[in-house]
This record gives sequence, structure tokens and C-alpha cells, in this order.
Amino acid sequence: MQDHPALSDVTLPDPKPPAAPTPLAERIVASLTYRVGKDVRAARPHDWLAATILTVRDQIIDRWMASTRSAHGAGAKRVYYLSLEFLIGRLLRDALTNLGMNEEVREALASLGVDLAAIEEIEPDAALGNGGLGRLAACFMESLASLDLPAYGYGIRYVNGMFRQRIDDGWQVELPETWLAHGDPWEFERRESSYHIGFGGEVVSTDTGGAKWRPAERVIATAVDTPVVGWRGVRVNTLRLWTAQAVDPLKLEAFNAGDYAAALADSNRAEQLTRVLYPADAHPAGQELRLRQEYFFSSASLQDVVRRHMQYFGDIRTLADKAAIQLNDTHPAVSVAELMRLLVDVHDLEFDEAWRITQATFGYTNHTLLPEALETWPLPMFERLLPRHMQLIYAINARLLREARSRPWADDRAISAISLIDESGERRVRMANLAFAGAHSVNGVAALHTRLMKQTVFADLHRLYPERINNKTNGITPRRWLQQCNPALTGLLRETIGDAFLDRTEATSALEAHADEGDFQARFAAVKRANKAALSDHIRRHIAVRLDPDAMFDVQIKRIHEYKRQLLNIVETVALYDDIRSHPERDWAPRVKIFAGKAASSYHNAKLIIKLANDVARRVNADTSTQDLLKLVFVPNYNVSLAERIVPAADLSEQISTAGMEASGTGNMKLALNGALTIGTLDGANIEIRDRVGPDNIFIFGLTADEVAGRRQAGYHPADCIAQSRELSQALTAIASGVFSPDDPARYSGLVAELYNDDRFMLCADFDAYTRAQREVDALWRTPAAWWSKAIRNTAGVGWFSSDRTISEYARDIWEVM
Ligand code: 26Q
Repeated sequence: MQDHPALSDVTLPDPKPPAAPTPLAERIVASLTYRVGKDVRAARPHDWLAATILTVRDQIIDRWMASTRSAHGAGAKRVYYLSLEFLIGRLLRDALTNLGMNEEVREALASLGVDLAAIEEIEPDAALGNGGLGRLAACFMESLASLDLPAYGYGIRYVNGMFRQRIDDGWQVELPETWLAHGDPWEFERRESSYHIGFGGEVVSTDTGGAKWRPAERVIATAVDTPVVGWRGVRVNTLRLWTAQAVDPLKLEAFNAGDYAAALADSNRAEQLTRVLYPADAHPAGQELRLRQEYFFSSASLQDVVRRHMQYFGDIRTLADKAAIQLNDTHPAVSVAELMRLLVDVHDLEFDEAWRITQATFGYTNHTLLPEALETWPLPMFERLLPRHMQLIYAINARLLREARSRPWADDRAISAISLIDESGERRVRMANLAFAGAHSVNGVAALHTRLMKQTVFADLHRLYPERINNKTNGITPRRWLQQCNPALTGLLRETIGDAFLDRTEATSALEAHADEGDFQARFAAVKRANKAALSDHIRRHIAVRLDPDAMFDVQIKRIHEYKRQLLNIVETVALYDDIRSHPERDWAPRVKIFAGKAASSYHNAKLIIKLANDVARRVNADTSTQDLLKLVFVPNYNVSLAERIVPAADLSEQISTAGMEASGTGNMKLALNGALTIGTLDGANIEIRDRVGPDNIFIFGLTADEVAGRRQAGYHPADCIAQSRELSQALTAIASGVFSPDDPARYSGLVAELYNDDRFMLCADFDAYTRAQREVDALWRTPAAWWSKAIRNTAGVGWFSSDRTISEYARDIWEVM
């Protein structure tokens, strides 16, 4: 019985010849009319933005499908980047640049009376991340597509990303970020790609002697896809973000009985899962919702990876040959246990074979050495939420510790350091150890960081598996962080050294030959000045402070954290202010101190540091005696878009973390590429930046990581350092006694007392060296030819820090796809 004739029986009409391509402006109007549903005359800027994005998106779709087909056809190995954060920022300019459509779209819109720059400005900044780790994931996605590697990013589609920061009377106030308020025209919801995710319940044994998890609770994960366009449009990859829904969104029985709260309870509970991004706290609190998020997204991603693998290759045992999964920090580390569950419980593999496949499939990237920032979960909570995973972790641990005990050097201390369970207090699951054990590659993000990983947090695991740790120094995408954010510099480089650097960022090295040419220096300086004037305009409009674009723009832009030492910079500014007032006759270099960054809402000292910056700014900016010599601004709501304004306008880049504490840093690379000189410690990637730009073109100061460790061991007494430095003690006394906080003179007494008592971040030990380095900066600023020569050598020297180079190394050494 056949209801419909077989397809082959039907005579299909001849396919229509392809329609002549419509001019772009007409296609934008068609999008506006038929997809946004707005009349040209009634359209508001957001409608034009949506219509433009939808039109550009159409151009992307064919390439997107072709990319998927080519990977499929070739039976290619795919790369999966699992990250709880993707700090992608705005996408329109990115897509236009990479497709080479900027001019065409600008003209089409202009013919409709619409200004492309104006609508680019209202695109929401997708802030699905906290800082460096999230932005790195975004740069990596762009480089993966640019290198034509088949890859998927997996993450969570948070309804509320990183909070919006307002500064009220100098204090940080957090407001919800509602980036989806106007919808997101980039995304495609994939209802067909949905998975059940379980929580809680119990483990039962099966007839065949296996185990099966019977979760008490289930939610549905649905995929939402965003295309990621590579440079020159070579490839379009997918960023797949998961959103949570209840299995039974409306309980009709309860609804009919009039209990509306109960009717919607499941929906509300499920939707909580993908509601909000957790802040990168100084001390992550180990909250249950966070663990639920981590598992939700890990399980959905792995089910999707395994489903795709089975669809294309049909044999689970070849998974590691066809899939490389990279864990962005430990946030997705529960994936190790989840893949084991899928292999053992669902695909019936033996434990040992499953473990071999798991290790061969995963790589793990570490981004921090701070012990208090390493993720651990209370064992009872973990067991209640994920009982089957807890069993598998015990089994993995037994295997791991058996192997460790076979080594002659493994004493009790080493064994307890290697264990997946921390038994020193209340028992906790160590996610870093789980990720280390479950991966064939464990990498750090800068050379120093990788060395310290081997010597500190992972010393015993490294001794057990000496081949596993490797370095992959971070990078940044030069498309966003040079071409898009600094079109004027890009234009100057193209005229001077040709276009090679657009495809191979290292080719900026050709600039070195021009570093001492007066004419080129003048053009380089003019570009910088124009960028500074544009930033000054923005700052005047937003915080009503007037800046002089001829002053040195000295910037520290990053999350506010004590180890990053914004406080060192502020205290030095106070000392400088005092010095200028005492010696107004000296030849000071006019400076503008620019700060921007967010503090985690529960991080008390970080928020107090923001207030201090604002208190000092109010006093200094109002002082007529230092007017043209010193200004301080705290620019609110630091995000990717604000970084894109500040980076091209910076003269001096502050990278002053306590040595050994900043895993890499990536802002340091963005600023140097745009011609800022770095003042910094020998920490993270600063060391490699010095190696590439040369020690004469960077201001390095302070203790090294080994000296920091040595001082700590020998007993560090900050009060002695303070007593020995007149400038430091005067500045601290002024701050502590309320000179900058007359409304609340004791506001900073606790903060300053901490410096006297333990000064965990060794601000006092580095203060004098920092001040000396700053005075060298001043001297250089007063000799423009020398300054610009060094600035140019920075742009010339740091092309190596392209994320294309970083991704090539991951592809070759870890994923084996190149
Ligand atoms: C952990 C548990 C619970 C809630 C939140 C978190 C959490 C979230 C985000 C912990 C840490 C982060 C972010 C860390 C981060 O951005 N690290 C930075 O990574 C950069 C990329 O490798 C490096 O350049 C920086 O040095 C490093 O600080």
C-alpha cells in the first residue's frame, strides 16, 4: 500500500535557471521587508541591522554547507573545542572583513540612506565569557576556520552573559546583560539536534553485569548554531551553543487544577541551567548550579560528537581517529567521565578500551596555577548529582593510583597529590587531575606557565606521565585585533610592506626596515594620534572627561584582580601626582592613565580597587596645578567592543602581574601589535614578547617568578620595603588617611593594612623598580624619534602571536589534523 507515488515516478519540472544576482541593496530591502517584516520608511536602526545581518548570512550559508560537505566527503578528523565561555563580541564587521564585503555593503546601505558604521555600533556585544579564556576561545574559532580546519565550538547559550558594569559614584554596579533583547539574527536553532541530559537518581546493574544510570531528572539540550567565517571566507565552521528546556514544559494537570506555579516549575528549573554565565571569581564557590551547567553542556556536546561519529563512520572504536576534543580549562572536565559512560554503558566497550579511546580523544588546556582557583567539587554533591560518573571516577582513580604506586618514587605524599580525590579536608573531586588523567596532552598557555605547571600544581602527575605536558603559547586573531580595530594602521602597513601580512602575520617583521625612517615614523604617529582622538571623543561623550590626544595614553585594561596589580599602578599614579605637585618645574611627560575592567561581584577588594581608581581620578582630574600633565580615567563596562577602541589608541601597555601568576595574558599581544610599548614583569607571555621585540623595546621591571617564590620562602616582610621607600610610604599614607576619600576617610585603611601585613601579590617588593621603569618611559616619550622607533618595532616583532600560529601548533602536535 502506497499513499504517495515513489519519487522516481514523478516527472519533476525542469529546474529554473538561476536568477540573475540581485543587487545587494535590493536584497537588503527584501530581507527587511520579508524577514524582518518592516517597511523601508518605518525601519529603525535595529531593523536595518537585522536586515543587513540576514543578507550577509545568506552569503555565508552556501560556504557553510560546502564546508560541512567537504569535511564529510574527505572523512576528515574533526576538532571539537569545548568551552564554557566564548567571548565573541560583535560579528557583523568580522563577517564583512573576512568575506571582503565591507565596501560593497557600505555602499549598498549608503544608497538606502543608512550608515554602516552606525548600525555596526548597535549590534550587541555577545559577552558569553569573563575575560582572557573566553576571548581566546573566540580567537581560536576564527583561526580554525581561517586555517580551513573542520571544527566545532561547543558552549552554552547564556541568556545573560557577562554583566553590564555601571560606575555609580565611583562604585561598580552590576546590571544584567540582555544581549538577546532584539533577538540574534546570526543564530539557527536546530530543533532536530536535541538530547536528554540526566541528573541525580541511581545506578542499577544490568543482566549482562554492566551498570546503567537511572537519572531522577531529565532536561533537554537543544543546539543553537552560529556560523564562524574564516579569513577570506575559506571556510565556515559552527559554534554550537546549547539551550535547556524542560521535557514537559507545561504540566497540564497542574495547570488545569489552577496551580500555575507547579505547572511551570519544570520549565523554570530547566531554563535556569542556561540562564546566566558564572563570574570568574577569586575563589569559585563550588555552587551546584555551576556543576549542573558543566555537566549539561559536556553531556550534550559529547552525545552530539558520538552521534555524528556513528552517523559518518559507524564504529565507535575509531572515535579517536576522527575526533579531537579540547577541554578549555577544567570547566568541561566532567566530559572525561561522560565519554567513559557513553563508551562503557551505552556502547558496551570494555573499561580498558574505553579508557584508551578517551585519553586518545581528549586534550586539556590549563589556564591558571593559582591553587585557590583550581576547580574541585564536594564529593557528596558530585555523587548525588552524577552517581554513575562518581563510580567511573573511582574506577579511573583506582587504575591511576595502581600505576602510580608501581613507581619507586611514589610515596604517600605523591600518591595523595596524584589522586582524583582530595582527602585533606572534606573530600572533594579534583577536576584538574581528572582532566590530566583523561587526556593525552596537557598544555600550558605560555612557556613560563608550562614550566611552572611541571614544577608546581602538576609536579607529581608530570613525573608519572613526563610526555604529557606541552606548551602552546596563546595568540590573538589579527583580523579582529589589527585589521578591524585599526583600519588606519592596516592601511599604512599595506602601503609600506605590501599585503603579505594579511595572510601571514609574521610578515609585519618587514616593518623593522622602516623603524628609523623619519617619514614613516611621522605617518605611524599620525595614525596613533587619530586613534587617540577617536578614543578621547568616546570618553568625553561617555564620562565627560576631556583628554589631550598628544599626551601619552597609558592603559591597563583587563579583569580587575589583585594578582594583576591594578593597585600597583594606582599607587604609583598617586606617587607621581605628589611628585608633579612638589616639582612642577620639571620636564614631565604628559600622561593619561586609562583603566577599564570588571570585578567579580563577590570580590570585595577588586571592587574597592575600582572605587579607589575613581576616587583618585576625581581628585587628580580636578587639580588645576597638574591639569595638562596627569589625567586618570576609569572607562566603564569593559568588553570586546571597548577593547577594540582602546587597543589602537594605546601608547603604553601595563602588564604588571606578580611574576608567576598570569598564565599568559593576551591583551599584552593585542596592544603590542597595535604599536604600544609594554611596561611589564617577566610573567606569562611578556617573556616571549620581550624575546621577539628585543629587550631594548620593552620596559621590564621587578622580581622574576623564581625570585617571587624565593622571597616567599625566605619570609617576605612588606613593612620593611615600605619603610625603605619614601615615595611608597607617602603614597600609602595618603591613601590610608583619606586624602582621596574625604567623605569616608577610613575607606582604604583595610586595603592598605593588608599591604603592610602580608601583601600577597608583592606590590611593595616591586614598587621602586616599577617607579624607576616609569621614569624611563617618561624619558623615552620626550624623545619622539626613539619612542616611535620602538613602537614600530613592537608591531614588527609580535606577528608570531597570531592565533593562526597557535592553532597550527595545536593541530600538528595535539590534534594531528595538519
Ligand atoms: C571557575 C569555577 C566556577 C566559576 C567560574 C570559574 C572560572 C571562570 C572563568 C574561572 C576562571 C575563568 C577565567 C580564567 C581566565 O580568563 N584565565 C586567563 O586565560 C587567558 C587565556 O589563556 C590567559 O591569557 C590569562 O593569563 C588567564 O588569566
